[in-house]
Amino acid sequence: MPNHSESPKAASSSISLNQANLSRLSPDLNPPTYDRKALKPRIVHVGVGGFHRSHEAFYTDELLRQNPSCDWGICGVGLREADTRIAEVLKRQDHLYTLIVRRPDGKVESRVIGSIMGFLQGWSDPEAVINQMADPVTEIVSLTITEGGYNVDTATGEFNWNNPDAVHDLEHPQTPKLVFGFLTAALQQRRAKNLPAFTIQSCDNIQHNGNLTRKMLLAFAERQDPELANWIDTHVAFPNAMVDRITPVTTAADSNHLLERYGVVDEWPVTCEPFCQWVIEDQFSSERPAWEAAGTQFVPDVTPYEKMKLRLLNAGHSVLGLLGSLHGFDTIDEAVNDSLFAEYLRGFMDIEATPTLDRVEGIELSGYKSTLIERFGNPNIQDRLSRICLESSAKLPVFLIPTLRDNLDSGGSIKFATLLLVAWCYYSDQQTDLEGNGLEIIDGLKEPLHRAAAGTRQEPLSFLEVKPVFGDLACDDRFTSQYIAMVEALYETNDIASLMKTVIADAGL
Ligand code: CS2
Repeated sequence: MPNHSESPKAASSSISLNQANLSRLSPDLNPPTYDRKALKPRIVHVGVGGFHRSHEAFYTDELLRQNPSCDWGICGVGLREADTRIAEVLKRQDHLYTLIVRRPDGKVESRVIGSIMGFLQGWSDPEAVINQMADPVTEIVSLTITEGGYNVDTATGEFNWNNPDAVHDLEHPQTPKLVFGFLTAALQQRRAKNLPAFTIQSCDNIQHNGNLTRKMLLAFAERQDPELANWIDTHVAFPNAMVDRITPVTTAADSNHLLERYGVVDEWPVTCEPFCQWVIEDQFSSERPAWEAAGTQFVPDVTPYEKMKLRLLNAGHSVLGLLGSLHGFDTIDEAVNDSLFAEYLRGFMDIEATPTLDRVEGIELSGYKSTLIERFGNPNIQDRLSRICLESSAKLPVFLIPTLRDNLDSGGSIKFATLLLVAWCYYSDQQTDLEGNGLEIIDGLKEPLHRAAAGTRQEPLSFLEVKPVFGDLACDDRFTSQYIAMVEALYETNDIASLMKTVIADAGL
C-alpha cells in the first residue's frame, strides 16, 4: 500500500474532494462529465491500489466520459486490514480521487476519476463482498492482488496448501481470507440460483495471468466442492491480459500539489506517467465494457504482448532497481540517466531478453525499447527503487528467471541476468548499498533470502538454495560457473560498476 501517512493541511478556503463539491472544482481538474448516480456496480475490483486507480478505473472513467449512457461502475474491494485507510479515504471522498499525469517535459494534467462507486471491506464484512460478487449486476470481478497474491507454490507451480489461510478458507467458506475463497463462495451462490457466471479478469504482471487465476481457483474449488469446480471450468472466462502504466507510490507532495494549485483537499491522489496500455483477450463470460473506445486493445492471443512487457519493462525495472540500489541511486530516472546503467539496461534488453521474445503484431521492438528508456527517464515520476525492489522474490521468477532459463537452453548470453542475481544476493545479504548505507527490504521471503545469502562467503552458491525462487537453477553448470565468478568478484571488490562494464565489454558493446 502506498506510504501516504500525511494528509494535506486544509486552509479554510480549501475544498474537500467529494460529490457535493464537484461543481466547485476548477475545470482544470476535469471532473467527471457523466452522471455517477446512474452507474451500476457491474465490476467488482479486488485490490484498489495506485495501479488499479491509474489503469482500469482510468479506462472505465474514460469510457464513461465518451459514452454518458454507459453504466459500468466499479465497486472496490479490499481483503486485508491494511486496506482500512484507503477504505476510509475513499468513503470520505465519495470514492472520488485525482489522477495526476506527469509528463517528462514537466506538464501536469489532472483529472478527477469517478468510475469507482463503492468500497467493501472483506476483512470485516466478508458477507457483503460475497453478496456483491454474487449479485446478478456483477459481470466482471477483476483483480490486482500482486504477483504473490495468487498463492502459487513457486517450487511446483501448484496451489500452495501450506498457506494456513487456504486451509482456513476451506473450513470457513463464508468468512474467507484469500481471494479464491471469496470467488468460490460467490460463484456457489450464482450456481445455486441458476445465475450466469461472472468473468474473472486478472490485472497483475504475470505471464498468462488469466490461465494462472483459473488454475489456482480450480485447485481450490476442487477441494471445496468438485461439482462447483466443474461448473467454474465450464462457465467462467478468465481472459489473459497485459497491463501497463508506471505508477509510483503516492507521496504527501502529490496531495500538496493539488491543494496549492487548485485549493482541493484530496487525501490520496494517484500520480502516473502518460503512457498507458491494456491488451486483453476478448473472452468474457457475459457482457463487457466497450473499453476499446477508451484505448484498450482486444486481441485473440495476448501471449507475445505480455512476454514482451514482462521481459523488457518489468525485468528492465528490476535491472535498474537492484543494481541501482547497490550503487546508491534512489529513483529509476536517476539510474537510467546514468550512461553506464542505460548501456547495461539496453545490453540486457537487446542481447538477453529480445532473442527470447515472439513477434508482436504491429510493434517494432527496437522502438518499444527506446520508448521504455524514455519512460524510465521521466524525471517527474520519481519512481523509487524501493518500490521496484519490494517483493523481488515474487517478481524475479516471473520477470527475469524465465529469460535466463531460455538462454541457458538455447546457448544464449546469460551474463547480464546473472550479474543481477549476484547483485540481489549481495543486497539480501548485506541489506546495504555498496557504501554501507542501509536499504529497507520488503519481501515475504526476506528472512530466508537473507539467511541463504549470508552463507555466500563460505559457499558461493548458498543464495540459490532458496528453491521457491531459483528452482533447480543451481544444477546448471554454465550458469553456476558464471555466477560463482561474479559473486567472488563482487564480494572481493565491492565494485558493481566495474562488473557491469566487464559484462558490457564482453558482449562486444
Ligand atoms: C514494476 C511494475 O513492480 C515493479 O517492479 O516493474 O510495477 C511496473 O511499474 C508496472 O508493471 C508498469 O506497468
